[in-house]
Amino acid sequence: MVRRIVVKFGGALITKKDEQCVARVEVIRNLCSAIHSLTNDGVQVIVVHGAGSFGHLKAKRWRLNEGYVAGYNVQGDACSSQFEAVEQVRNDMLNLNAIVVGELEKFGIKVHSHPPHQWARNLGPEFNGTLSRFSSTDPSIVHVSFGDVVDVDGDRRFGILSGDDVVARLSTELPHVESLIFAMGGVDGLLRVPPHEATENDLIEQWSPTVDYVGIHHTEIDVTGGIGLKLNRGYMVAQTGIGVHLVNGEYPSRMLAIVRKEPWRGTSIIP
Ligand code: IP8
Repeated sequence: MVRRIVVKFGGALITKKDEQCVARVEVIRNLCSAIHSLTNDGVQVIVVHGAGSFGHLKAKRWRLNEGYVAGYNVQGDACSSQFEAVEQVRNDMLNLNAIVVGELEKFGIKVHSHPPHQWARNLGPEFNGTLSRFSSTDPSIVHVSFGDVVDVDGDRRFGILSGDDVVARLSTELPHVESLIFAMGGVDGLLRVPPHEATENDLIEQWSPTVDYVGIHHTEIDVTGGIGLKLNRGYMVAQTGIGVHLVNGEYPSRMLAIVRKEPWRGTSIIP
């Protein structure tokens, strides 16, 4: 029997969010160690990672989320046009991807990496691009993809495809996916109050759209949708019968516990 899970490593978890292009390598290593344990259990894992400071800062500065803006320029920046910024962000994302892939490979895992700008176009959960490249079910292979700058039809020309959209399509279109896990940074799951005020009891263990939550979205640095986008896409996936869970990625054992059907701390999205 094939067992398959999709895991999203949040950008705020695996990078230092406000220092451009700095990865949290130890956090990535610990996550990869858990992925290795899952592959040893015979589970086929697909990893999608966010961008954090390797993507959002420059994309925001160059308004890449808005697509092509005629005549737009940023004085005193290292690049001189939006098109150059697109190339630089794609390269920065490839660098972050190489760190994630490298850490997985250190555990002896065979990794197939799929940079979206090479196979995907257009935005949102119905972006175009065939998922056949993710179809092998061999647990010894881990497929990896990420949020990226992709080409967009028409005058817009390019835009930001969030890893949250990538995981939504992978989870709902590939067969055998039993759960989608969002590994987040700095929080145990979804909270009723802001993280700095939260106590043990403020974790929402089961969320559906009628449940109020407090989510901090750094719109000044984040060009995709923050926690709201995650919940929206997570809910879409949960409605198809797949388990969708949010956990603190600094404790990767919680991810293992979900898959092994042991007790864990975090939030489940309920359809
Ligand atoms: O962090 C964003 O992906 P996300 C991708 O998964 C870029 O939303 C390049 C900012």
